[in-house]
Amino acid sequence: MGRLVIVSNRVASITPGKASTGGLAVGIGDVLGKAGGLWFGWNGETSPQSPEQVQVTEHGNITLATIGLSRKDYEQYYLGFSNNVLWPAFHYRSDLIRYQRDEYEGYQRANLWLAEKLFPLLKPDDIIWVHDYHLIPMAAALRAMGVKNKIGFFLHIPFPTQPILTCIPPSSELLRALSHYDLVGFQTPSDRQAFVDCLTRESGARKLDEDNLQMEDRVVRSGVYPISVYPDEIEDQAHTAASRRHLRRLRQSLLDRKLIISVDRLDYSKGQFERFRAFEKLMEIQPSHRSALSMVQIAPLSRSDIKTYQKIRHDLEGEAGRINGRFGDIDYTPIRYINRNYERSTLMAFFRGAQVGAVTPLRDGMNLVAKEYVAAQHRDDPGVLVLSRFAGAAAEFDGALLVNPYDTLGMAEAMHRALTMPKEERKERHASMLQQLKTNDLGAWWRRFLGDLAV
Ligand code: ADQ
Repeated sequence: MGRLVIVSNRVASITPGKASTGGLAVGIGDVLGKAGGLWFGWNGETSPQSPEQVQVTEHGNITLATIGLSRKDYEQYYLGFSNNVLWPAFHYRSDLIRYQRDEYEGYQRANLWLAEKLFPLLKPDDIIWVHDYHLIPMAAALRAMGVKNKIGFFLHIPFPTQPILTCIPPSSELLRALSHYDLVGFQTPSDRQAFVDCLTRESGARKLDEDNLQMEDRVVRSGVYPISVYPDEIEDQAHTAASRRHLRRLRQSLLDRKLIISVDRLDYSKGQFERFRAFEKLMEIQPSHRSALSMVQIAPLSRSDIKTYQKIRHDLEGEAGRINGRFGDIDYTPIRYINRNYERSTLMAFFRGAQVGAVTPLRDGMNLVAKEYVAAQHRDDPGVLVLSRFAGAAAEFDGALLVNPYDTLGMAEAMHRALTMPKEERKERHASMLQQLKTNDLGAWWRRFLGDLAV
């Protein structure tokens, strides 16, 4: 196989042990760590004009090639079309779409410009793997420059059904752009199905068989590749001396109280607000939990330049304060709401210390936290995963307590059931999920994708 070239909006730091709070960065870090190759993308900096120079640095068998963005591209391509149109639409929040044509033009312009910067770095037998919604037009841009290499695309977030996708004014152009990839990968069967339906109904593609569509002169292949974790690695991380220290500190602070843990970037798609409401409802309907239960919500800030993110932050701070005011005491804080990042091993130790993992997004491509929580549990006394039916992980985990995050009472009841579940049932549910993680780990995700792309 030729060299692997990964293209993503943002190239993360690959310094060992450095916390990275994006699922995509965790996944790509692993592929490159094991397979080696080139990682191309934005370095996270902006400047008044587009910089000319790509910065190339070598780290063992990994080459990082990064470039800054002009302020205008950052605003139009990144904040504008990617995060104010694609992100809300693909998470089924058409009410939050803020479309402006010049921002879409900026999105196309930035993709073209990034393709031009990548082009001189490419070799004829490279396998190119483009990641996520920021870069949908990348293959078409490279093809227009004469690139003949295999180019695959993986969408980390959900793919919406036709009525939602078509709320995006240039939806047919996006579908056409996706048809320039040799392989388009999705997290779940329903995401892939939505893509196939959109391409056939909106763009006149013809279904050849289960995996292939004919679109004009191109054959578009699609597949389902659920991203995952390495369960054994996570168990080890939850177990180190430092992790045990963090766990002790957490337990001491809890004073024998039970714990519900949630970890997700601060984002309206993650359902944090609805989760706080469900926790409050639990306190109302089961007074025995008052003073006997805490919730830790770790929510690192993200996309703080976008108004809807400033609003959700404001709303959550208000909600946490209100609920703590209502049920707290001089020596008891019901919701511990934290915006900082943690080392991976610390986070895994926290997961191990919590009787319940509440992963209740309103919509999520996969959600690696759900998988990490399961992997970090003690085999003989595991906690219970309360999981939104709208997270991609729900398609794989039959051992979780599935909830609808729009149902506050239903979520509160599921939390109560999780907190009072007999050990035998907990062990049975946990074992089935762990088995699933072992069968489909992170290595299986990228090996299967790259194997299919190479054919
Ligand atoms: P994200 O929306 O970022 O990813 P997720 O899959 O949960 O969501 O990944 C987040 C990662 O960051 C996890 O590995 C988590 O442990 C880590 N993390 C979160 N908070 C942290 C903190 N405070 N400190 C340290 N680490 C933290 C997108 C999609 C998902 C999809 C992934 C991967 O939205 O649906 O699962 O990509 O494809």
